[in-house]
Amino acid sequence: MPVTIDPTTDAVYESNETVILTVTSGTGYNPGIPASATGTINNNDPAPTLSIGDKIAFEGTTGGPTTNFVFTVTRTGNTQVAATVNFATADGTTNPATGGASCTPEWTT
Ligand SMILES: [Ca+2]
Ligand SMILES: [Ca+2]
Repeated sequence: MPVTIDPTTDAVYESNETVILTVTSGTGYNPGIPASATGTINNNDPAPTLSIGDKIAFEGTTGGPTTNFVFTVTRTGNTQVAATVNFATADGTTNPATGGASCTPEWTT
């Protein structure tokens, strides 16, 4: 006899999930071996993407305050999976920054 379990459709990137169906004791039969089966629900949604836009700002004045470049990273897509985001800096290709690209990204949420 078919026993149907309908997984809920979603649009969230997540780990695969499992469900266990077990035949329990009743009248007129005994649970067999195995009496349990595992169904695996494979996630079919893609991992979210992170994108970043260009930034233009004025340089500071000698002896005066500097202006941080605050880039906005945008996540597209829902997720239930924790992510560790890595960043890298490099000299630009057009008129590379004379101070080098030794800046350290700071992450705030
Ligand atoms: Ca889905
Ligand atoms: Ca999903």
